[in-house]
Amino acid sequence: MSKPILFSGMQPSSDSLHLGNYIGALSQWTQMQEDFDAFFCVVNLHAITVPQDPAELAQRTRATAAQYIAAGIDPQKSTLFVQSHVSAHAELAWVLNTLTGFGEASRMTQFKDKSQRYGADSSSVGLFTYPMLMAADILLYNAEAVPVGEDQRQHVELTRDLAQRFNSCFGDTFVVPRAQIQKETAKIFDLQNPTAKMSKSADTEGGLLKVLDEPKANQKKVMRAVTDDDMTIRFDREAKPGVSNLLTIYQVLGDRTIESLETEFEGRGYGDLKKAVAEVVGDTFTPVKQRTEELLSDPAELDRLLLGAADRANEVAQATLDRVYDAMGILRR
Ligand code: ATP
Ligand code: LTN
Repeated sequence: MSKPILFSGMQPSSDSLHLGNYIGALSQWTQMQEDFDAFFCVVNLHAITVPQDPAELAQRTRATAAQYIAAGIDPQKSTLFVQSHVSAHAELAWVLNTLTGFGEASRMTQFKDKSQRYGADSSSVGLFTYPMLMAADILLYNAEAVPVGEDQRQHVELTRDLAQRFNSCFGDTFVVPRAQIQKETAKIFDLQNPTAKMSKSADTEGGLLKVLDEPKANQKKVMRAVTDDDMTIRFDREAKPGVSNLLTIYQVLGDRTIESLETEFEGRGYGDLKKAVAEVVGDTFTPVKQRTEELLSDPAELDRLLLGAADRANEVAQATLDRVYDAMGILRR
């Protein structure tokens, strides 16, 4: 029997992925690729919805793909490709734009947040139509499952609405996808500000653990993580956000339970916990960093892998786009 289809992606908007991306997205993707026919995309067309430096964008697109592979996405099992290699994404996004209400798009909270951050005059129309490009990504591959963080739930809901709207106007064409939202434990917080999510757009770098940073730098950041003055090591997200975040990181990366960690660290100081967390972060990131550097040292081979996957992606995507055009009466070659 064929496996259900999964689609997910990340923007190539920084040099290095961070621990939140690793735990919240990549490590789940690597597990899910066993049970799904998975498409993982580096969504570079989404990245240009805010200004990007051209040379940097090209480099980051390859570096993001390399980090996917280094973290365990197997290009033999999954289709790992770059969005701009498959032109159907931009084409279907245009069609979906014509089916989306202005008010409907205006309600997207990510647009509201980001346009507030950049100011209305410097926010592009592309930022506004971002969710319809994301809907195109998902619908082109007939994906059933879309693993994303909580922040993307609304975009997947919009995707479902657009798929259903299209199907009822033009006949059954799209598979209606569902968001697969990670468990609460998979949300990682900023080490310096443990009530805010760890994010590449954080105000300072001190709370951000990057996969490609020097292990010593990450170790220092963990040792300086904000805790509290209660001095007991137990999980309590409300009262002890910093310690709880460290326990979550250890739990996920060390494959432990919170209870066993609470027992192990009973009567011990925060320094001990931080040392142990720094070690498990180092053990996780070091091989990923090494493998990423190897892959990036041979860009021709990396491009060959990505272009091969793009051929496969393109076949599926083009077939969907053809069905869409036919259903709508859009002439094609
Ligand atoms: P931005 O700061 O631009 O919002 P980001 O650092 O939050 O970016 P994204 O590119 O939006 O990262 O996210 C890529 C993937 O990583 C998404 O699936 C998202 O849910 C996940 N992710 C990002 N940050 C975290 C986090 N702190 N904890 C868990 N998952 C996260
Ligand atoms: N918007 C998502 C990235 C993204 C995506 C997608 C995720 C673009 N297209 C399709 C899942 C499916 C983000 O910012 N994390």
